[in-house]
This record gives sequence, structure tokens and C-alpha cells, in this order.
Amino acid sequence: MSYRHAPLLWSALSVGCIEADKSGLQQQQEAEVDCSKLDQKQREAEPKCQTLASATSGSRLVRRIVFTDSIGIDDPGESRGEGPIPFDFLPDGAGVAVANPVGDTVGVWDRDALAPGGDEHVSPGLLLTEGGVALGSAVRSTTDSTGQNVVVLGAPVGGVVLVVPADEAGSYGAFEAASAEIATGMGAFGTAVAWGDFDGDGHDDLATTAPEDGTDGAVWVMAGPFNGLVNATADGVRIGGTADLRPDGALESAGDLDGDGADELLVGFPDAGALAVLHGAGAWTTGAADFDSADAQVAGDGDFGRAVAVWSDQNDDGVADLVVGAPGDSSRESGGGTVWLLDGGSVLEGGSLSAQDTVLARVFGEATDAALGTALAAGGDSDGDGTAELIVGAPGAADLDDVETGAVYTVETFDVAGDVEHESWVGIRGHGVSGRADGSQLGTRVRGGVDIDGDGLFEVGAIARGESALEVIYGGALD
Ligand SMILES: [Ca+2]
Ligand SMILES: [Ca+2]
Ligand SMILES: [Ca+2]
Ligand SMILES: [Ca+2]
Repeated sequence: MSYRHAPLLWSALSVGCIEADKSGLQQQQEAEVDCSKLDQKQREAEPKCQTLASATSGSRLVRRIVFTDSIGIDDPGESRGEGPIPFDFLPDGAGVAVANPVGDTVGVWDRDALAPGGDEHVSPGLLLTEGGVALGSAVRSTTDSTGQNVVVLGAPVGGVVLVVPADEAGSYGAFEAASAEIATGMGAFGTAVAWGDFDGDGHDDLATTAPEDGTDGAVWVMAGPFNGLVNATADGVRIGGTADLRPDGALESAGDLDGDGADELLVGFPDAGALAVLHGAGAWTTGAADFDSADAQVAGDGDFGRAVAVWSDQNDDGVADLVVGAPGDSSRESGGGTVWLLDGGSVLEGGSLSAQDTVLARVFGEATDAALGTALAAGGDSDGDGTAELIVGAPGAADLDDVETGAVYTVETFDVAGDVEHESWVGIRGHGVSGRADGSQLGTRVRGGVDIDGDGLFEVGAIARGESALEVIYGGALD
């Protein structure tokens, strides 16, 4: 592989190291500040009002892949409609799987195709197709509990989830090789998928949303291991939505937050503005349930629950903390969006909570319609300082010239204060990358946590929806 620095592929890296002055911060928390009455310069000087827009510059290696007819469509813009571009990196940084659900195709690119510095088109090494099922509406790649690498694909028009294993050469074969086809055939089953050991028996299980199942939607949970056809209706467990809680957003395994050996499940309800937390090995893993019996419900505003991620323990209480995106939130800028950092320990205690009850920090999008928090992912350490980062997408964010390119941020930490005034934003350290052009919508989807080139620094992947492109931003030093 050849490596070269990308020559100003990014118009500007729009977000820089923002380090809140903590002594100043504490003073600021004593006084009320109305950020909406300050201009941009005043806000940037005011810790309580800082957003992700403060600037520096830098460069990292990047690789862009633009999706053309080689993944089964003639006109990427037209054929994709307005739909998303789901993707996931393959385990061990072996490549990436990117879906076009409108075209019923999933392309798989291997590591070599992602060599940094390039901008030329590369066809996927493998193309998976299955007509008429909205293949790849959800894409999740993982290593299962037996050590097998799998790609899990949701196909909600077909009401099916496919589990496709890697062969001995590490390639993902045709669907004939799918180790499992898990289906109800209805209700948009397969719209979002999560993978974890929810019942705590040592085998990975599958959860999927079915937002059109019945009146109020549902989440289905199927116990692994999987082999062949699985009839979810007969062998799965249904968690029914309610009139207030229709599962139409994020679905993630939280990992084992409480250390009892079973993974917790996080379910987002952005239409309602809520997040449900179901403790692993709960009654919902063996029998029908509904979300009124969730261990915890956290309520927020502005599409709260559109995206969710588990981050490292930010307040040093021994419990990993949760990050929830509310990309439609307008509490600071109209449609600017908000990312909430919630105290995982408080959420584990359970009950009916508001986001404010459990907040450690929150960050506001810096511009109208920035939609900060549209996508979230826990990343690895991309700059080599030893701390893993959180990846945040804001597809409507503006760059330093106020061009709405979208942006993706790698957040080192929110500066969590012991006694947080919930209305204040308490500082952040992070970096950002802007999209290439007006309307790029960089940050529509984000993933991370893989080291593709093996240099020990982790890469960040982000969809630029407006360009029908994936940008892979390689880990490296920042200027
Ligand atoms: Ca299990
Ligand atoms: Ca647990
Ligand atoms: Ca914590
Ligand atoms: Ca790397």
C-alpha cells in the first residue's frame, strides 16, 4: 500500500482543542448566562456557551469511496432516494461493508481498497444482493462468541435478518453461505439490529427492531447460537412497543454495564424522545414483555434516542457512561441538535428518569440545523494519546466559512464537573473534520474502533450522504 498525505481534501478541519478553563468554569456556573443573547465571538469566549465550532486546523490521511453503479445502481443519488447509507467496518479492520437498501445491495471492500490517500473509484470486492427486501437497512459486523466473524444484515421489507459468516479466507460469501436467516417476514423486522449476549448464557444473541409490527412496533430478541432458518415468531421473544414508545430509533447492546455476565440492551424512541434500558438476563430475554416494564426509561426532547453509544467511564465511578443523540433538539440553535452524556450508574439504578436527572454533560450543535448527534459511535484512540474517543456526526454542521458541509467529531472527553449545572455545557476536548462541499452531509452515519492499516491508531468512518460517499479518516497526529 502506498501512503500519502491527502492534499487539502478537507476544506478545513473545523473543530479544535477546546479546553475549558475550569476555574473560570466554576465561576461561570455561579452566574446565569443567556447564550442566546451573545454573538458568536462572545459565545466562543464564554465556557458555558461553547459549542463544537471552535477551530484549529490539521490534516489526516483520508480515503474516499463514492458509491456508483458498481454496487448495483446506475445513479447513486437518484436510486438511493433519500435513504441512509448504512455501513460497518469489518472486524480487525479487514475492510468495510456498505449497503444500498434501495438497490438491495451490500458492497464489501477489503483492506487494500481502503488504502489511505486515494480518491479514485474502487469497485467492491464482493457484492451481496437480494432483491426486494431492502437489504442492508441495518449493517452490523462483529466477532461472535465462537470467534467467528459475521456480518449481520437487516432486510426489513422482507422481514428478515441474515447472519453472513466469513469463510476461512476471511471473505464473506454469497447468501447461500448465510449461517442464519432469522425472520418474522413482517412488521419491518430487521430495521435496526444489535448483537450481544443478552441472556447471559455465553452465546451471542440478536435483537432487532420491527417498528411496524402491530400497532406500536416491537423489538424481537432471538437467542443464539444461530444455524439455518430461525422463525422468530416461534422461537424469539417479543418486546412490544406502547402507544408512547414505538421503537423507531437506535438499538444497541450496551455491553455488560453491571457486571452480571449479561449484556444490557438500549432502545431508542426518537419520535417520543426516550431511551429504554433493559438489563441483561431480565424477564424480557425469556418471555414476552413490553417497554413499560423496561428497567429504566430516560426522557428527552428533539429526537432524543435517534442515536446512542456506550462510552468509557467518564466520571470514574466504575460504570461506563452513555451518550445519546437528540439531533432535532433546538434548545440552543434551531435544529442544532444536542448530544447528552448520561451517567451510566444512575441509568442502571433504573426507573423513570429525565435526561436532566442523569446528565453529566451535554453539547449543543453550533449552527441552525447542524443536527449534532445524528450518528454516534464509540471509537478507538485515533491520535495516540492513549484515550479512546467518541465519534459524533453532525451532517448539517457548517465549516469555518459557514458552508454547510456537515462534520464528524472525535471527542476526547467532556470535562465532567462533579456538580454539573444541567443547563450549562461544561467544556469539551475534541477535533472535527468538515465535509468537502456544501451539502456533503458528512456525519450522516459514523463508525470507528478499527485499525485498518495496523499502525496502532484507530480509524474513523463517516458517510457523506450528499455525495453518496464514505470517508475513512485515518488515525494520526493532529497539527
Ligand atoms: Ca445468549
Ligand atoms: Ca448486565
Ligand atoms: Ca461512569
Ligand atoms: Ca490506523
